[in-house]
Amino acid sequence: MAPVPLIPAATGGEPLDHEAINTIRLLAADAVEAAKSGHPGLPMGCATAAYVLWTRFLVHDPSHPQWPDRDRFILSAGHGSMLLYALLNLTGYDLPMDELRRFRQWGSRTPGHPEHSHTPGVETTTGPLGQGLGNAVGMALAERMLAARYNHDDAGRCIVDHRTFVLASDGDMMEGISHEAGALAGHLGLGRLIVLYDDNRVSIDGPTSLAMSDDVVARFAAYGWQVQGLDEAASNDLDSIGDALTAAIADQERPSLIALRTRIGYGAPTKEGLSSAHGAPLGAEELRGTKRRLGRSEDASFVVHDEVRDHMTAATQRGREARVRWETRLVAWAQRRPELAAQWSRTQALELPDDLGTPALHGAGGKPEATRVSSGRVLAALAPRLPELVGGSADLAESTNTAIPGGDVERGSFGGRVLRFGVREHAMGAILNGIALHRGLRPFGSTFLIFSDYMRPAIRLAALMRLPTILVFTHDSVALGEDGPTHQPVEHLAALRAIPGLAVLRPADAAETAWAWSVALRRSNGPTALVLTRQAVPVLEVASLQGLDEAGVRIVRQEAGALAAVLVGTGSEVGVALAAADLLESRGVGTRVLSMPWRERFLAAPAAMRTAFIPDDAVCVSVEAAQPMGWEAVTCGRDRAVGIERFGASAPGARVLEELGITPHAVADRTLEALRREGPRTSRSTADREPGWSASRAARLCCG
Ligand SMILES: Cc1ncc(C[n+]2csc(CCOP(=O)(O)OP(=O)(O)O)c2C)c(N)n1
Ligand SMILES: [Mg+2]
Repeated sequence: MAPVPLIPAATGGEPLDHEAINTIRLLAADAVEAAKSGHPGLPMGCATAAYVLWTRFLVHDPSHPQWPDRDRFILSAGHGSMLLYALLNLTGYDLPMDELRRFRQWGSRTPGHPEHSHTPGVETTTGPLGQGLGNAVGMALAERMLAARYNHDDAGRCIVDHRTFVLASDGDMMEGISHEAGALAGHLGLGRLIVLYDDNRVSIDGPTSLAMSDDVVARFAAYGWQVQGLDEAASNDLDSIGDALTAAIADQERPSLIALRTRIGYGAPTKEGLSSAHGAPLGAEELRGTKRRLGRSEDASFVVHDEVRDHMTAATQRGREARVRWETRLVAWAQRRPELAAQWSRTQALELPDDLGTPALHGAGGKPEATRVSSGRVLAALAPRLPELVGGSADLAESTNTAIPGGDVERGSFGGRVLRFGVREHAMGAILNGIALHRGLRPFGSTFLIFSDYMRPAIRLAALMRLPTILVFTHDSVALGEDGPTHQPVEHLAALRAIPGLAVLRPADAAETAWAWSVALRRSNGPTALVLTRQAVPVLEVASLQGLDEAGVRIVRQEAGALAAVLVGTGSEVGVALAAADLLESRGVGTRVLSMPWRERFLAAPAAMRTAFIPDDAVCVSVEAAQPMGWEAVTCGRDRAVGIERFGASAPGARVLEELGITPHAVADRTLEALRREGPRTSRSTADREPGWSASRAARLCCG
């Protein structure tokens, strides 16, 4: 075989630097080869830039991966996970070589895409392109907001003082969220946000020119970013990359983008620069050729020379020292500012103040009130007691009733509490996640329920990462009326409830809205969606909230006489169920009414608890102005769920509800029909329903 010429090493730096860079490349290629799947191309192409960032700039301490004032590094192009795992391993995080050998295997700490809380040093879960960029904007924003709150050191030293670095790919930049998040970061002047853009001009289908001719650098310049474009030689030159990072760091007023003309699969003899290097093992022969070109033995795998490891570990010394100095500063600061320090500790630990309580809210003078208005009152009561609560809306603050006192967060002035996301729902979702990941603040965001679709990818990741974000979704049904079917949610409740770990709460009145907020705030391990009405709903005349915490349900009307039917409503349809109960009782049907603001909690409750609310021998009918999918698990029969299986229409809300059959008569008729069909029901045991009992299992149990 003809000798393969060595590929030019990166320029600048020492031989040991180049050895370390090639080590990163080959660890990635070896791990992908061993897993028989994965993405070698990005790690091989970006190794030089990542190496410079991690060894010369990033302030982090592998022995304290959670140190609050560490720099954040976000691999937005999550498919390049092996780049991150190689860096974590080489710099001394708790990610031993065995884990790299087990890349993408069951139970390993090296999943296909980086997962937060799973691998030490992974700051966020990435993979869906663009999300990481959005998260990073949230983190950089949180850093500035916390700096404004806590950097009151009489000695002029800072408690919050770090940067957020991102590595983003062509795919990240093609996604719309990069526009939303980039524009907002530029608007706010997030000077500590620095994005390395892997401008390799290749994606899965081939050259990006197939589908992309926008000038990313010019685009970010137009957002108000500092931009630098490095040519191919500079993108593989340690000093040029270092200079670009130095210039980016020096600009405190603008976020920075450094576009690097890299070559995907750098070093691979036939695949370098091609999309074939993107997402598949190089193959045995290509990998051997790569090792030869990089001047390595072609038979050895997962090779890390001691000098490389020592060198990479030594590069973290700066971070260790910074962490120790920070801890000393924190102690001194805490002595001078005990109240602020107590707030810092409490909020870092995601704890609520001991005396928070739940604001006892009742309807304003017993008058009907929209739950979005009730929510606004709860927020107003909570905000002064929870300084960490920050948030806003995607240009709908007045409609979602989410304005809180404390002023806007603005460019150069980050001490406020109100976030103006603009009409950018998707970025809002990812930014909320970034703020929550950063720690120290409790973020909420709001929009109309219909536009939850525009944030769904970010909500899904919040749930996957168990982030305690709070989503306020108002205008929650066709009852919003005249705006018509484009604005009337139908399938959204079902779609949100289908996300594992997302608490979807649809309170029925002011008291339940206050409860729902308290649930959202008490949840430290997952996001909560508060689903609220535009229109006024009556005040439920029940004082007790008993059942809500444990089972997501409460009785709002007891049956008169023997129980025959249980009607279950959520939100505005609890009123419909109550009116239907009047009709049924007038015909001698003993009817109980439940408000079930948290259906998934009910379904996960122990069987005995569930049957205490819905005895087996009663007919159960649900009513919700939404796609009824999933209610069969509660009612034990799909035809007992009164809901909507079509789009709405533009008309006054009451008329739309009537036309679509969300009426007391429809509920009463459905109940009578079920009673007629089934006669008095015999008790069917549900004792074998386990917690975690699923809708499909329920369907089998009840309807099989
Ligand atoms: C939202 C989203 N859409 C699609 C994908 C599937 N996907 C993974 S990487 C990629 C594009 C690869 O191109 P690029 O981002 O330039 O990465 P490179 O090949 O240069 O490493 C796509 C479409 C994804 N991960 N996320
Ligand atoms: Mg690319």
